[in-house]
Amino acid sequence: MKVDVLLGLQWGDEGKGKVVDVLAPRYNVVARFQGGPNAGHTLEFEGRKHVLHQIPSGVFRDKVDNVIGNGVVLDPVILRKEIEKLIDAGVECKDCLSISKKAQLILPTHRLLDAAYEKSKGESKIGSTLKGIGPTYQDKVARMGLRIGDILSKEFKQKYDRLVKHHESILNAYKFDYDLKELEDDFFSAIEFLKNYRFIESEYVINNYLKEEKSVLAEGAQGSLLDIDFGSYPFVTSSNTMTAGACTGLGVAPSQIGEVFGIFKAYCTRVGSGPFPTELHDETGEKLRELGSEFGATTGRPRRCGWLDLPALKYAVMLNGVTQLYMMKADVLNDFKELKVCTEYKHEDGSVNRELPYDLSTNEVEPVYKSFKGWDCDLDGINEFSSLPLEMKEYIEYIEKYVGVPVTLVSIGPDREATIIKE
Ligand code: 2SA
Ligand code: MG
Repeated sequence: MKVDVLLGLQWGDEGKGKVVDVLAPRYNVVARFQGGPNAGHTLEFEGRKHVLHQIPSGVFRDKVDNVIGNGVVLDPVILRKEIEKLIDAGVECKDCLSISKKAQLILPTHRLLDAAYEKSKGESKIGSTLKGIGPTYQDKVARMGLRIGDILSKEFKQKYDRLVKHHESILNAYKFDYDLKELEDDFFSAIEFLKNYRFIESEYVINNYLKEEKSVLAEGAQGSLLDIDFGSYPFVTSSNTMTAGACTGLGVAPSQIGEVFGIFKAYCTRVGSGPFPTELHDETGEKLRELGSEFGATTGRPRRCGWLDLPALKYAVMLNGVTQLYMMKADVLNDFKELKVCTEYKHEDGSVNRELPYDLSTNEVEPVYKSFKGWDCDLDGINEFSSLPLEMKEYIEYIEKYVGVPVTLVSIGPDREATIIKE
């Protein structure tokens, strides 16, 4: 068996949560491999909406084992809240959730540092979710971080105090005001709560699953254009959001990767700062935000909206080795007479091509658009590919030809059921 990977090809919020939930019944295991509580994966079914941040999106399906991998940065306070919310919704995950001992622990001071760094950047802030993601990965790479497995050790408090002392010296240097007491109370109480959950050596567990012919789906968070290496640096998140990240974030060899499902919205959104070539600052952008309910699932921030960017999509497909494309939120475009997609970039020196420049934030590109006739109709009741409106089929065919990968799933509404799979 191989690990299939599902990831976002844009700036996050492509609809990964919904797709994992739809695909989960086909898998024995769903695993998160990077990111942490900065993610907001929204799932809707039976008239209810659920947002997951750190728990894998397989949690609502029976018989699916949900693994939080070593590549994740985990906030115990937020995890506890998520678990409690699930219990309120009638979902008990004690037996279907396991956490890698090697996942890094987000401390309250990581969150404070995130805020202090952002404040110090002023206008050029990243627009971070302020969940402590960057500082936690920083400590991991600096070989100073604490890992989930450490909470089981007798020296945990000692290790914690040492790291917090270091963090406080930075916060003081930044003249950042804070009150740690309450945050620490919540933190240590959440740590005790979590001790009732299952901590594992996830690399052995996942590889053993594969040997036992169990199927594993790796669930990405954020999107390829937020990748620490290939995203629009420095306006990125601090992890590898790509297929390669699934290998290091779970401990599976590249040769063990099977299908790579690349998720994209039929248009584009971005939340936080940073370049966004096809962003619309006009009524059309407003209309997309309105119809698509484009507000951050974690922070509630309005998302910036624009047309589909094909050079960027092709770049993400190349980096991830995408084998199937899933087009999300197609229904948001139902009410448009005309649709546009960016097919090329015009660079500052006048040249036109399909390549992302070294630094999108300093080398502004002008999108060259191709127009399409909108399908301009409701999609209610459609449940097979062949019944999709002709205009949508043309839109899809163009995308497939451009990036060289077939679109095998189209989402036409937030509900689990509003999903058309090309069999
Ligand atoms: P961070 O917090 O250090 O990872 O922020 C760095 C940049 O990455 C962006 N980022 C995201 N972009 C889209 N969606 C994300 N998840 C939430 C959601 C976001 C929300 O699902 O809606 O609720 O606002 C996510 N997480 C990080 C972030 O905006 C920064 O640009
Ligand atoms: Mg999201």
